Amino acid sequence: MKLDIRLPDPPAVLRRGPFRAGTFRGALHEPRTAVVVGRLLGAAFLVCFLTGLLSHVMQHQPQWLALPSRPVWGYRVTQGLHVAVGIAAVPLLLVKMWVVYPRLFAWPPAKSVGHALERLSIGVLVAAGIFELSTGLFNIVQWYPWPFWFVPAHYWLGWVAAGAVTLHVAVKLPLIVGHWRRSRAAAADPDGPSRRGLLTVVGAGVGVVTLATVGQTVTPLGRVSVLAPRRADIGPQGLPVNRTAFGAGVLDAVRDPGWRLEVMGPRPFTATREELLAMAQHTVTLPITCVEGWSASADWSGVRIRDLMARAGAPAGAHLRVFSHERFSPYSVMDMPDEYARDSLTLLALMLRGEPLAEDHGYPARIIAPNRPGVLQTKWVTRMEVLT
Ligand SMILES: Nc1nc2c(c(=O)[nH]1)N[C@H]1C(S)=C(S)[C@@H](COP(=O)(O)O)O[C@H]1N2
Ligand SMILES: [Mo]
Repeated sequence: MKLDIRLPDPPAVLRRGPFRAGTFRGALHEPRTAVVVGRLLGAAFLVCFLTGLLSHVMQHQPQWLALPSRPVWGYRVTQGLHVAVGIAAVPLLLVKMWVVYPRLFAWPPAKSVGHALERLSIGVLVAAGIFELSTGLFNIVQWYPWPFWFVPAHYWLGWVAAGAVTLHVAVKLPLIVGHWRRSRAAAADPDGPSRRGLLTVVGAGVGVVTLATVGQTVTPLGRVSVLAPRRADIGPQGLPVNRTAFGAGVLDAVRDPGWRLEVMGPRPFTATREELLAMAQHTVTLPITCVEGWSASADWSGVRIRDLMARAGAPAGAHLRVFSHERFSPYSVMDMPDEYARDSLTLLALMLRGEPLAEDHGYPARIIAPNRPGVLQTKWVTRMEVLT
């Protein structure tokens, strides 16, 4: 539907200074540039969306869904990608917005109802994109300067961003197709700045932010990654810690010599740390992968969860609920479905790298399981319940 109203001439402010016609020279603001940068940004958003969905499902696993406990490094790779690609998308988004910003001043602002809605949807897209990247960045430095929960907000705005991207691509499809291939037509102003120059700068920007942070999960690059919030080898026993025993308010409990693990089930029992150490011990090499993007691998030793469950009389297919000494935290209770509980690599770990677990790593006992988000690797375990 055409809007049948006569629009006045653009306000004087849009005809002055940087906004006057002919300001934007060279190839930097051409549709082809928007398409080239947009393709990269679109691919980055797609990777973030898919790995984000996966991460959400792995953290909030629905009862009806069984997830594989292998490969043991699966979550380490997908979540490392999620965070690394999200960081790389920051310069891409900034440049993309800069390439297309002259269109903000297009006159008339809306040519039709459809055009007005399309511009509105771009507003939603930009807002959701900025929201996702900035909340993600704040989360990896564990700073939460907002009054909402990070996880649901980041998750639901991810859907909004995905919807807005899909709509945007659909609306712009003719333009995208038309500029997908390099054209031989000369730039608007051959003496102006070149697209190649811009893309080189974009590539360098992406390279720098990636190298500066990716060492938090690609451990050999730890030294190069000066901006990484975590280094895989810094922390007690050479492993990072998110929440210390002091921070979690569990110091007294973990130092209590009367500590016992309680296991509820058809044949409930309790065990001291010495009794647990007297059971069959196994050593596994598994990574801790924090959802924030850092990860580090280590040797853990302790008792297999499935041995503890068998001792408690758990029937086949039972799953486990694990309780931490830490109260009033999202990590106080963790559910472990059968596919992880019966895995021979899933341990109630008592030792780390051949030494008793440090208090900050979950002493007297913690969970370590293959291919699971760090948030589910419960520390300071005090009680387990077999559920059927
Ligand atoms: N009880 C409890 N367990 C917890 C946490 C916590 O805060 N409290 N943090 C979790 C998170 S977010 C991660 S990434 C890992 C970190 O393990 P680490 O401190 O041993 O490196 O522990 C998990 N287990
Ligand atoms: Mo974490």
